[in-house]
Amino acid sequence: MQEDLRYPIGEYIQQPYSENLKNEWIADISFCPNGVEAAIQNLDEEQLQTPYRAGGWTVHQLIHHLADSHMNAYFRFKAGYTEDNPTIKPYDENDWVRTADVQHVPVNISITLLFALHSRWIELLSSFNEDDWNKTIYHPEHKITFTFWHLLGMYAWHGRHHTAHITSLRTRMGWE
Ligand code: NI
Repeated sequence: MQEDLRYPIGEYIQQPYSENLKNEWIADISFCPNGVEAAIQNLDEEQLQTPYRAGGWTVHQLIHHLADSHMNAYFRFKAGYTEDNPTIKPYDENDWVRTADVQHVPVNISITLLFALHSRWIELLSSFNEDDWNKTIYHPEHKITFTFWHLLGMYAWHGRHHTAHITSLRTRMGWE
């Protein structure tokens, strides 16, 4: 069976709340910027402009996408914490990876952004008590109410998912 290059670590699977899993997921989000930085170490511009699979985003786009996505994630948690089940703002991630900033800004800018953003984000997430993980946001496109617990697991997965796109590409291409 051919491996699905789109899901190198599998799809996100929902899990019931546990303290251990919470700590693990917060640690995943905390480590994400380091993981991304390590994943692209020593890659040259041509390698950064390589799609991780045929028809997929380039390494360069994947990194800017992580910054775009996690900025939105931060806003979603922040809004969900300070408001009652707020309706969040969906965006088209395929449109977002094609804007001028993504095209022209070097990836290290988004990695620096991720380090700063995740420091703020982790501080916020770490302050939540067990009840807070039941707080919700409403996604108007999917018409689904998501709990913070769901979002935490999803974004922990999301960082590892895209980092694995890069590391699995490196392995397949034999890039040292
Ligand atoms: Ni993504």
